[in-house]
Amino acid sequence: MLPGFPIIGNCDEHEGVKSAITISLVPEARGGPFVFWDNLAAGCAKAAALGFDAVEIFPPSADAIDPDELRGLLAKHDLKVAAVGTGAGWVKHKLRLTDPEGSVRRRAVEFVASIIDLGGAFGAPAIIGSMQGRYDPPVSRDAAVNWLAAALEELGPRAATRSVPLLLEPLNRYETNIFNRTADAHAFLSKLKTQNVKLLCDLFHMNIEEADIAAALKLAGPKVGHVHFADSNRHAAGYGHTNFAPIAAALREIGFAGFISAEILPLPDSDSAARQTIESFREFSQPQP
Ligand code: LER
Ligand code: MN
Repeated sequence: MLPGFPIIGNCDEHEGVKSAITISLVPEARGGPFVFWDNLAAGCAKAAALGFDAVEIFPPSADAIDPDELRGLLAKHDLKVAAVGTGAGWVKHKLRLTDPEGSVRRRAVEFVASIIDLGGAFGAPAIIGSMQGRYDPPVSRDAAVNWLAAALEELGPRAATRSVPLLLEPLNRYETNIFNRTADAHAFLSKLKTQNVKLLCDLFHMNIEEADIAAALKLAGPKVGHVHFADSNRHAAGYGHTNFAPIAAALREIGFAGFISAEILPLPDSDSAARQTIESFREFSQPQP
């Protein structure tokens, strides 16, 4: 754990939250909300030097990561993998779990499965964000949601065989029209047969979509599996106007002990964004009065 950073967890009761920072290896995602870019070794070295517990990796595909190289980097820097993103399935390969074409949906499921297997070897869950896709006429919302449910009923158990959950991330309205809000995604996941799919709560998306971020986190409770840590403008925490105190209190109240991962724009530059993130973790480390 980060020194002096039981920001949210109570270390007397459980392990506490762990910090993570994002590394994108996807050129097509350039301009996106990732702190470190292109070089896994350099990203791991910087993450460790700043005191992060883990890295969250966005690979172009599962076979772009050499597991032996990654294992070596993690051991060298005493890091964990917080999660592995599947966004390249959409931005690079144009696959979506709710594509109207059955053959595209099948390839999308296989892409996510390959990331589950990669992450699973490191104890890390895969993230389904943009791979949830969107629906447009003539496809109905019900049809798209049913396709997503079918995919998760297959992929949730696959993740369970790797002893990791799978993460579904509600996104803001400009990125999907399937799941924007925590409560809707929570209700959807609760009805699935598989109970191995948890929520990824991204504070940037929640700032747009939720009336009350803390209340949404409390409603999701034990289904919160991972948090993307960003300010209102998707800069590092402290560079925008989000009030983090009630968010920290809500996460403490639900006993969240997973990863809080900075998925933010690398502004004003990667190193400054990473350093500001760590400082914010520390700033909010004291229980709020
Ligand atoms: C993925 O975690 C996410 O939040 C998307 O907005 C990335 O574009
Ligand atoms: Mn996110």
